[in-house]
Amino acid sequence: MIASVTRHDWTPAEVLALFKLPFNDLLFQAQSVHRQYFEPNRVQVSTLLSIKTGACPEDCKYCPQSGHYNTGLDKEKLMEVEKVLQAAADAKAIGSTRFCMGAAWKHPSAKDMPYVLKMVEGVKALGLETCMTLGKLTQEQTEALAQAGLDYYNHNLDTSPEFYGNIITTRTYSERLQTLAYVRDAGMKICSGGILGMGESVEDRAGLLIQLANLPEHPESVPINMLVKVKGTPLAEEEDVDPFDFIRMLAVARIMMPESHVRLSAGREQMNEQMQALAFLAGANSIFYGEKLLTTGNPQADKDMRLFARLGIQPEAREEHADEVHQAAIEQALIEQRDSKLFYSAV
Ligand code: SAM
Ligand code: DTB
Ligand code: SF4
Repeated sequence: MIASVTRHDWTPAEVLALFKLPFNDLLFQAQSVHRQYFEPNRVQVSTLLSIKTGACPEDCKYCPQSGHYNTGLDKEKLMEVEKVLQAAADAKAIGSTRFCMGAAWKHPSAKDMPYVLKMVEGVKALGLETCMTLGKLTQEQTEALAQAGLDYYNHNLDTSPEFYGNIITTRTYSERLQTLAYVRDAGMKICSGGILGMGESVEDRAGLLIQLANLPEHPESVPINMLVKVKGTPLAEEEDVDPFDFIRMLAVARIMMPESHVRLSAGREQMNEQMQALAFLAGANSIFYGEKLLTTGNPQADKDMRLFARLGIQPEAREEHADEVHQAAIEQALIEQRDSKLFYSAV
């Protein structure tokens, strides 16, 4: 087996050499690394909820929620805490172990923070891992979130520093890095990754992974999104990414950040099951689970569970305080759901 160590000094030449490996060599290496750090047949499942949708002041060219583009989305206010907690309870009931709440903000306002903190406390009390993605944070806001029990903060770098300005002009790469540093200093786990399919080059893909892997500590979670092309956004007509290139990105991420969960993130609705199976082979070990991402679709939960069953994959238990009772309940719920679906489709 190829021995792997966790490194923070990746160079562009090394990373590009990984991207250029023959596909099977790259996948073999990624799968070998994966098996040194993870149970190979376990995949972490998170559920997303948009707690504040649309009318965002940022101009991210990929995003249906930017107020700069007309995508037909209804603008919404911050969701009520009770409704968020109900959605979290529903996510737990279908077997999710982490609940990620996203807001279309440049940054949270002082007026919204108390509600956001209540959401964290409430979701945590349900026995779920908590994750939020709210945009740029001040150090004080970061500390308040950590205090409330937030486990993960999602803040994507999206692409390389060189390509960033082609996609977003209303904020800078260094501001993103600053928020990540606050999150780390406050003791929370980092979820940070990017998007493929925005017209970036392989150098940009390598550049994003170098930024993430050369942080003082690797993000615990690395979401790799396939652009969801939404009508009205400037990237709606971008060319599709070659599916094998997308798998290569997951494999290189796995090799460079061997201890991180690599998430096969947005775009699964556009992927067939064979491609998703290849993604797991390349070392992806986390997905968004439940029929909606933030504003766009995701495969139905029962479809995912049938795919897991066909591949012999099981959902991963929560990382900390592995709660056996909760895990047993999740597995039972998944089996029941799968069986009832199989029964219905048989008649
Ligand atoms: N507003 C906050 C921010 O940008 O940090 C949080 C929410 S934002 C929607 C979270 C992430 O979703 C973005 O960083 C981006 O990577 C991803 N995203 C948004 N639109 C997407 C799309 N159409 N396809 C794939 N990923 C997308
Ligand atoms: C991430 O990397 N992808 C998620 C989550 N983090 C917040 C968001 C995907 C959004 C896809 C477009 C939408 O549904 O609006
Ligand atoms: Fe706003 Fe986040 Fe969408 Fe950018 S990605 S427009 S910051 S919601």
